[in-house]
Amino acid sequence: MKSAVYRSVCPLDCPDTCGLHVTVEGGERVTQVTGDPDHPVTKGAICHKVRHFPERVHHPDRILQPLRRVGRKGEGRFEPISWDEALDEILRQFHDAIDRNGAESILPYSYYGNMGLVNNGSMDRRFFHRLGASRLERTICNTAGNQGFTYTTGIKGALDPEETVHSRYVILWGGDFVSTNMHQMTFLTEARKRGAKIIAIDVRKNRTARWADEFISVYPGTDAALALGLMHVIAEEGWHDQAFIHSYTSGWEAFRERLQEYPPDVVARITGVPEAQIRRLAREYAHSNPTFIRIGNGLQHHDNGGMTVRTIACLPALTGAWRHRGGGALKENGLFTANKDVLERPDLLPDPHVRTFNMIQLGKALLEAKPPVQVLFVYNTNPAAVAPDQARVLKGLQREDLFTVVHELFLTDTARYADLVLPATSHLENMDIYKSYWHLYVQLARPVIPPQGEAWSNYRLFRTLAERMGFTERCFADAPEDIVRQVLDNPANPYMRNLSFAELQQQEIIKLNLSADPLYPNRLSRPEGKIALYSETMAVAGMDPLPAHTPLPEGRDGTGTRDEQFPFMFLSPPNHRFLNTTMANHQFLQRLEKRPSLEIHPADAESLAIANGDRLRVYNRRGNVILYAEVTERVRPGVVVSPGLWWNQSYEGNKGVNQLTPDRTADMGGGAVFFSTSVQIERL
Ligand SMILES: Nc1nc2c(c(=O)[nH]1)N[C@H]1C(S)=C(S)[C@@H](COP(=O)(O)OP(=O)(O)OC[C@H]3O[C@@H](n4cnc5c(=O)[nH]c(N)nc54)[C@H](O)[C@@H]3O)O[C@H]1N2
Ligand SMILES: Nc1nc2c(c(=O)[nH]1)N[C@H]1C(S)=C(S)[C@@H](COP(=O)(O)OP(=O)(O)OC[C@H]3O[C@@H](n4cnc5c(=O)[nH]c(N)nc54)[C@H](O)[C@@H]3O)O[C@H]1N2
Ligand code: SF4
Ligand SMILES: [Mo]
Repeated sequence: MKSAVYRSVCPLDCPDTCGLHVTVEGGERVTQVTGDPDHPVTKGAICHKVRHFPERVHHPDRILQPLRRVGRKGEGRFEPISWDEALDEILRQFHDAIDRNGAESILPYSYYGNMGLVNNGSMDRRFFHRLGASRLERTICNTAGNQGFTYTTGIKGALDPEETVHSRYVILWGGDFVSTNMHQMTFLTEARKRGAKIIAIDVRKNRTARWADEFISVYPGTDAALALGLMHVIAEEGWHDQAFIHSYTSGWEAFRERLQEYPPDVVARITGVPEAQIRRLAREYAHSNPTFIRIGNGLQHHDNGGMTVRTIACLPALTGAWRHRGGGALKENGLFTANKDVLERPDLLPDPHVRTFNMIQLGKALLEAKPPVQVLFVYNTNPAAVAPDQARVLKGLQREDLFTVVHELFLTDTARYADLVLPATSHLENMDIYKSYWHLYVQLARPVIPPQGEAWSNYRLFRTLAERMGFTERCFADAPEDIVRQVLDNPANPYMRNLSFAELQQQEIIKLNLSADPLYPNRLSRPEGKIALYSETMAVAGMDPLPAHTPLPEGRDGTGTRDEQFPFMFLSPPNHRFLNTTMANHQFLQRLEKRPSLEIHPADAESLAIANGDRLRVYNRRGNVILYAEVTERVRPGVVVSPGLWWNQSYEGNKGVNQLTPDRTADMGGGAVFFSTSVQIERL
């Protein structure tokens, strides 16, 4: 059979947004996915997960036609129906909901299972805005930390990650980048060859910490205290960069006073990091050049996550690290900004004050909202497994008077609760445009195989629904190419002026142009034009304008536990071979990840009479989950870790780790607090 190789882009919610080479046989069958050797960041290397994409695309379990529920909700029994029948039913349900309780009784629920802007963040948003549906705050991932970072730096991205090869001292703080941002590690491997020292700060000796030159173990939720302790030492010793602070920051005097509250002995007690280590780290950081801090998503999944990131982001301002190529800190890059008014058309909302739900409180939304949510429309996400307070989410999804539509490639935990399941294309079947939230390249991808079975892209689904609803605004007739053009067209953003559709069609990949102002201090865009050591914006919003450490309401740190009944802190970070719950249904990858486990320190295991491989019940007031013990010194006493996210179906009793996690919101951005969870453990 004739085979051809096409260029594509990885659509997954991963900072690397790799360029792909896709081999297709006979115009129909994807047989291989590899990294694009010419992509300046990917350089031919992609992760193990996505090399298994051919199996995902042609998986025997893929949903290839619309399905209607015939069993109980959650049971997973369906019968095939036609698209026409499915669309008729959706329209009937929409009209019934609108007649009874208004359009706000319809709730769209989506996240970034597919990062393409044609299929996520344009036609879908326009449709639900025009419909007048309830709005969704998409907070499950990064909003707390991004808000915190922005309070300090004024912009969401400050540094080109390719520059980090120049860094000489690197702190990988609260992320597992070997698994979650592999090309950052490629740049740091180069930096290390040139002499860089690499530190990892985490609650667990993860893959990244094992790779680093030094691992610093902290109690969960105490990183702001550690950063304040480091800055205390730097200021006390006079190692700060007075000239940089004077030119580029605001509030130094008040900030300095705040630092007085965090001497190393106090910080050592809170964080569990010995005082001598704090002092040495401060000295090394202040005397190295350039220094780079890569801030992970893990440390901001806490009640104090926003302030933690805001506080860490002050460190490079104290030492003036921002002056140098490869110096500074990076949470995410938001330098590419699409014009959302054009893409999403919020102006189409009949009532701009329509109610909004925070996505991390889905259980509450489904069980308590008045008027009730009558139609739930899920796409690009798997909330039955990934959303916190899972018992309540599942209870909500079970409501007999709720009509749930799920657009998916697989019968996920969420799809099993649907009244209607609609088949979705994979990204290899669509045209789309991808930006990265880490590197600075924008990429175009064209379909490389036809839609499988009767699968529809998100774009086609929402365009068709708009047509059936009789929406006549011109934006509903936009072709994917039109949307790509609109994505590129944002003259307000100076770094995007070199982007055009014609160019992108030819090049398929273009880098944002920072050449006019490569260094962040020259690009300071906040009204005062300063890095906010003291934040006037936060003061106005009624928040503490200065960095601070606030103990978690639930859990433990070096000062003790908040709840004797649930003395262990429980963390459920992503694992190496799944991407959230995507790919977690591949047997080959499942075998490598073995089974849902609980890492526990030997001392804790001994006190609970737990041996390796024991079956454990892990529980708190919200729920319980069955996990298998892995006794290891990778975690410290008092902290246990269950790498995930498996499908609920992979845990005994269909109960996943989010049975245990709270749906509280973080201190900023309405963010999720998955890791501020405390539990008790029992051997079964
Ligand atoms: N292989 C793989 N890659 C992924 C994903 C995946 O599921 N699998 N998910 C993607 C997504 S959506 C995201 S958001 C990113 C996330 O990727 P990262 O930015 O790496 O963030 P997490 O993996 O959530 O970080 C988890 C780490 O944070 C640590 N941690 C937890 N609490 C604390 C704390 O209080 N202090 C400190 N210092 N450390 C803490 C955990 O021990 C763990 O090692 O990765 C993306 N890439
Ligand atoms: N306990 C715990 N919970 C967590 C986390 C954690 O670390 N611990 N991490 C959190 C984080 S950071 C995140 S970002 C969330 C992620 O949670 P989700 O956004 O729900 O990510 P996935 O679980 O990968 O689910 C994405 C789904 O979208 C589907 N999909 C892919 N492409 C398309 C498409 O084109 N159309 C349609 N209709 N569907 C498509 C996929 O098949 C997949 O089932 O999970 C959060 N939940
Ligand atoms: S998941 Fe991340 S590392 Fe893997 S191919 Fe996609 S973008 Fe690259
Ligand atoms: Mo995420």
